[in-house]
Amino acid sequence: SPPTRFVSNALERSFSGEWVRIVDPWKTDQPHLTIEDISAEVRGIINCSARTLIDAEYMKRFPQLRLISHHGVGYDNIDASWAGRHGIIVTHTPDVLTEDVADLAMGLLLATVRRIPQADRFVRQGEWAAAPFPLSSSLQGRTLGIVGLGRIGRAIARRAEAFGVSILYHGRHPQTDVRYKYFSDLKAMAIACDVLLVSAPASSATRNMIDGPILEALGANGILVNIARGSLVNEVALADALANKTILAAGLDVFADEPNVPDVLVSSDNSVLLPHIGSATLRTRKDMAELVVANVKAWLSGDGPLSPVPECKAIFD
Ligand code: 8YV
Repeated sequence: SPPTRFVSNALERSFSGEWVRIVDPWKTDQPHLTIEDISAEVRGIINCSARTLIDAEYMKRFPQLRLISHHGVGYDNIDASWAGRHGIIVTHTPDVLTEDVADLAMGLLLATVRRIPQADRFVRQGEWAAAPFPLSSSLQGRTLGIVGLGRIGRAIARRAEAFGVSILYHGRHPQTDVRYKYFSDLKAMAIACDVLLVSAPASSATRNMIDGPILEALGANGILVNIARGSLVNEVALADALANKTILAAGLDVFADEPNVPDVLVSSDNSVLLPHIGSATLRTRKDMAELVVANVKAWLSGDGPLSPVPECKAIFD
């Protein structure tokens, strides 16, 4: 797994000479190490996968566990509330990835509206000589509804302003320091906009929030872009909406069961599908890895971690 190896290398450089034993199940010189072999002595876990489920059962296997340094801003795979209640600090990597993720969101939005990947395939398949590429929809004149105006949602809104689109947002609370119109009701916003951009954290409250009725409200000219987590969108309803053309198109960087993408989405012509690459640049992945390490180092030195998740802040306040 190249991303794990990268982080592992960064860790080895960062910790060389210090009192830290790095246990990496991917390393060839530790091939027979199992969790049972090390569980009694583990005090910290560095988690580099958004797909590893770290629930109460997982954490209970490590009686000395005090820190989980997670590589990623989203930590829906970790039961942070349970951790916080049991004295385990969870840290994540906010801010360092915001701008690259927002850039990718705009790229995905433009690719979806203007059908850029389809046009690329058209040239490569030699179809241009026979006929011009069909006219696409336009970003101009559209209204963007952002679901979740957090750090990343705001960075997307700043970019969208430069493109001249109107901006609305939906979230748990209105925000006093923005000029965009707030909708407490997601369906009302879906009716009022024609691009729905999902940038909210995954939780039990947001699971499947983009369902059939929301897509219907978005309408036949509507575009869905998801750069958050697949669990926020009901994929069956989305596939139906794309097949029946009750929405125009979808741009997806995330899926409910990664890396498995439903065949109905793979075979649809009105979707742009990416392999969860929002933060996947060398620059940002290096910054994320360094923040993962910095959190461990700060915790080891007794200063408290740098970027704990809200559920765990009380542990050292
Ligand atoms: C990473 C992400 O791909 O930060 C997140 O929440 O989804 C991505 O940046 C993922 O966390 C891998 O570590």
